[in-house]
Amino acid sequence: MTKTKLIDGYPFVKYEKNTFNEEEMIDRSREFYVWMDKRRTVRDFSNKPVPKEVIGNLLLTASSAPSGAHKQPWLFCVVSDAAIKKQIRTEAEKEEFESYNRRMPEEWLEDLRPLQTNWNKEFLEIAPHLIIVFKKTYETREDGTKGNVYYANESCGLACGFLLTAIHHAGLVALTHTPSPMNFLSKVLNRPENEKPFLLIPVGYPAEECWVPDLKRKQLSEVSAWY
Ligand code: IYR
Repeated sequence: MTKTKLIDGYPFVKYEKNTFNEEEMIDRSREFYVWMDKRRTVRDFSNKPVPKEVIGNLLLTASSAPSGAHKQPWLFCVVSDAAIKKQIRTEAEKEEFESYNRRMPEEWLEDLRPLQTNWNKEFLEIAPHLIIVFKKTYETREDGTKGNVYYANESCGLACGFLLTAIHHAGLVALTHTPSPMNFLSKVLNRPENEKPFLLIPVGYPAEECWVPDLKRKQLSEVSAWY
């Protein structure tokens, strides 16, 4: 059993330290970077099923992210039902058609051209699972009263980062999709007023033939300043 000690009446457990030496740390950090650098946002999915147990593990990893006052102000909806996926695709395409044809300014469209995105969101029906991340703006306690959450945007962003890392680690692919506006997701999934759609993440295997833009990432010197 883990030993706890009370600090000011609150239980604490001993942090389990890692014991990597510097050489191991250099190797591990390098290897992890090389592995993570292979992660790509993918739009061509296979319809090959992914066990729900895997998705459950991915969500547990996501939910291990740090959050303001440890409120974990997130909810992950997993949509695997073909009829609901179709409904989400229809609604998303309605908004995206408007965005691409009328709402997005020319500079934005120009910036997206190298990615070759468009309003067609076929992947919403092809990917075996859609994970829709909802951000809680407050929590509802068992007795129906409201409780505060803190830094909900930062917290949900971190959870999504953990989720994408876990998806890649499992050998699967994902797309961070933000149909805009995405309030239709609250309606389709019948979510309560305190949950706001944050990110829609189709998850699955890549299609047999899967092409991704030939992107270059910024150099360390461009993304860091050392003092
Ligand atoms: N939400 C749209 C447009 C879009 C916007 C950005 I910024 C991207 O990096 C990619 C796409 C869509 O999903 O197509």
